[in-house]
Amino acid sequence: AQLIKLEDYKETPYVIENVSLVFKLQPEATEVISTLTLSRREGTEVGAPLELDGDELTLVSVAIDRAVLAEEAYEASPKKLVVHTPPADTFKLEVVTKVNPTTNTKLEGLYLSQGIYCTQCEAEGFRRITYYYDRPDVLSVFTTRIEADKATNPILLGNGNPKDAEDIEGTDRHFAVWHDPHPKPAYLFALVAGDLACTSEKYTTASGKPVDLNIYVEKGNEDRTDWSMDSLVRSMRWDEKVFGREYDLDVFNIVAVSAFNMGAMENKGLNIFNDKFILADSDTATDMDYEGIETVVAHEYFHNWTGNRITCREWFQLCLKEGLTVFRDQEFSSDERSRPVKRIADVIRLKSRQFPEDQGPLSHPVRPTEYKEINNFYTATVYDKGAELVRMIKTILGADGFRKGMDLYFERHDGDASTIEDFLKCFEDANQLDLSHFSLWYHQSGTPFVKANGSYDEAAKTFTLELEQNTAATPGQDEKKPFFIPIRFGLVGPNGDDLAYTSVEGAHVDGDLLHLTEDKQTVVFQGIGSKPVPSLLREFSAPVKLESTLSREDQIFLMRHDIDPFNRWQATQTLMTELLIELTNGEEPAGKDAFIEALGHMAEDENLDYAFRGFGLMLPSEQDIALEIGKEVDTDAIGKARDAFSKEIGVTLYDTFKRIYDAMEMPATFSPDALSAGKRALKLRCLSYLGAAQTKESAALTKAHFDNADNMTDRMGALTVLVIWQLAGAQDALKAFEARHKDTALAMDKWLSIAARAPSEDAIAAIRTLTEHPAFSWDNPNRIYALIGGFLGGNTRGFHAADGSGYDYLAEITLQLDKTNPQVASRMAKSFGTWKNMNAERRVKAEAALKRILAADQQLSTDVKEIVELCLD
Ligand code: HT7
Ligand code: ZN
Repeated sequence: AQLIKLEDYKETPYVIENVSLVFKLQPEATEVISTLTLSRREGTEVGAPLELDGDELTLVSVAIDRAVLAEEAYEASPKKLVVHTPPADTFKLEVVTKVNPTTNTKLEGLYLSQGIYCTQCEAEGFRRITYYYDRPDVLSVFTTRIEADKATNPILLGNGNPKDAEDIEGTDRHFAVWHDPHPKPAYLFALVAGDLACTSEKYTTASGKPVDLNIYVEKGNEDRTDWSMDSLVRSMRWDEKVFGREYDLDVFNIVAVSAFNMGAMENKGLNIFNDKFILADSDTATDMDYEGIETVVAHEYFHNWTGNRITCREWFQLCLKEGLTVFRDQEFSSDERSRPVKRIADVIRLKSRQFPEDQGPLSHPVRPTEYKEINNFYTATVYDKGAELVRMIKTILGADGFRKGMDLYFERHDGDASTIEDFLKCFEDANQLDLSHFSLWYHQSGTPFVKANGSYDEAAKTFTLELEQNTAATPGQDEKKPFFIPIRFGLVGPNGDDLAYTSVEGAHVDGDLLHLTEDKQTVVFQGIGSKPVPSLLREFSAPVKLESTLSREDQIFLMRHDIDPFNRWQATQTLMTELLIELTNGEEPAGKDAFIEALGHMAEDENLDYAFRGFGLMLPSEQDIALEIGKEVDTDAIGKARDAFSKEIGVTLYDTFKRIYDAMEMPATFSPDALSAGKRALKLRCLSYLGAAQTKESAALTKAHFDNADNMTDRMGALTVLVIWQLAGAQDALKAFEARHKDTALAMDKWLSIAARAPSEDAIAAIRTLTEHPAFSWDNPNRIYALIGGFLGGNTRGFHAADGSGYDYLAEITLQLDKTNPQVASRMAKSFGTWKNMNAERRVKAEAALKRILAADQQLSTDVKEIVELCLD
């Protein structure tokens, strides 16, 4: 496959002024009539060829200005349409294509999901519908006419505002016309047709403009949309209040479909969602699902300004819309819930998904410079690290400076296809400062390691901090320059208060913010009255790995006293990780008992948020520990050590956990609010440690918790404890769950993912059996993510089994899935990304499995080929 390079970017020779599309929908042969008004761009030679993108297209006819083109005037293939010499400066190109939505298993372009026609055009799906300049810098005004059978498709939806709708005389078909006045790239195009139920609400924007909000779902699901509608309304208000952004059409439609490769899609005025991120009720959705829905609904809505009104010049700029929009959805959730708890959740996600990516063969810059398959670059680096970069800009500039920069960005670039350089320039111009050093974060990949060593001079009353940063080489980048790292900090005095300093030398320091800009810096704080414990990287002010030289006593001190809740949590995690690594190595760690005692205090500390305590008690996952160890990893040793440590904590703090469990007062009726969810989280965390103690009493308690659960969070939480700790009643509970939820696919996904994590002597045999279960299907991405993704991400010992069976299985299903859905196949194959960290026994097996994929007797997609080749590089 061709390597696409940022340096090769060129504008198109022609401009598409407007687009008129007619869809004659038929399940197996949909006709698409596209009429493009094109004009020659200034600087383009007269008669220069017009080359449009296609993918698996069947051409029916081509005409220019109503005259059918002679065969020699153009060249057409499933992948391209070239008109050799367009006749005039401005002309109308009419192209008719045929597509088959029924056989479209890739779920890109136009496809049928449970009888519903829908589209997915980002990144390059529009070229699977008609020939077009399928790239984000070609913005045009779209009018869409949709024709379909009326009985099976009473609902016809397009982008923008509805214009016209009527029956087609003499037939059993009808049509609808939609017009979108906002010029947009083709990746934001969408249509939906089907027999859908709808929930509606009226919204009035801050300036008084009425908007109709509609959520369309498969019939029978309409009573599961309250939470998504509520989330949408709250998102719209928040964007008005916090960023001054209003909605800009008469209607905002959301459609939920069951077959969807990703979470959702921000098509202009017609967001299409994976139903997992729309449907919720207490019986089938967990607190995490409710939070996920709130986040994704907000994220897609926020794209209306950051993505749609201002889009990307090319796909290398993907972080311009994704990093910024993730930052905006994180801020929204922080304002709606608890800010520290949200920060902890986001950092857990970043460390478990982005850090491994950035420390392995798939590492790439937030703004990459080359790719073979753009679908492979919807990554944790682009999304989550991209959001961290925006957060750092806010940290460096302060809230007011950040808002000024954002206001200028909206004012200057509304209607543009922009770049990261344009974005940064707005913050520079609005604040009169230079962000050139900071901008390295967008171009240099890898996670910086920051080492900090503090020493106190009692006589001089100075505290000296030696700081050092180092970033390991990543693919294609051997030499690394020092980053601009904003470090929020406090010098914590003996009574837990932050100590003030009189002056400081060696770095730019402003209040509690220090700029680490060089490889090594020595920072001296004057006027420090007593020996402090430094609390560094508060609020996780930069996406770095902090290697602290603090003693275990000092970490325990921070865990109990730091005024920054994030660093209280971080100190707990650092201690847990250190202890777990020593236990994995067969050592008896110093300070273990003191740590467990401190953990008990944290669990019972009534001054702390319930959700915070739930997070604080959570051990790092086996994958997190493997990443921390970094090389020659033996996942069996990690798993055994972690199980033993969980059990030890459970046994030692049994009474504490039981007391908290028994005392927790729960609301009489279920509510997904943050306080109730926090209570459930803490109660379940206690239950998981009680379960880990594996007593008769705790098994019975867990089974009773399962039996009495009146909501999915409790039911799933208890089932997980029963299955993971193989407690008495686990099999009965699995059967009871199945009997209750067998007709609800999204609930059965939870059952599949728990079953995929169950400890087993032959994990692959267990997974193969589960693929035969009626709840599973190879045709639906959600089912695959639940079972296969649940196994790859949640059953570390099974996937990394020393005999290589997990790797062999992943190779087998990657090849199998690649035949129908390359995006899903390559997402699964990315689990090979950590293979080089494993011990020799495992590496040999993983490498052989990867090579087997490349050598297979089948045509590999660019998606899978690129990932496998990068892994082997
Ligand atoms: N912008 C959306 C990306 C997306 C996507 C990308 C590739 C293939 C399928 C896809 N479905 C959605 C989602 C978002 O970030 O909001
Ligand atoms: Zn997005």
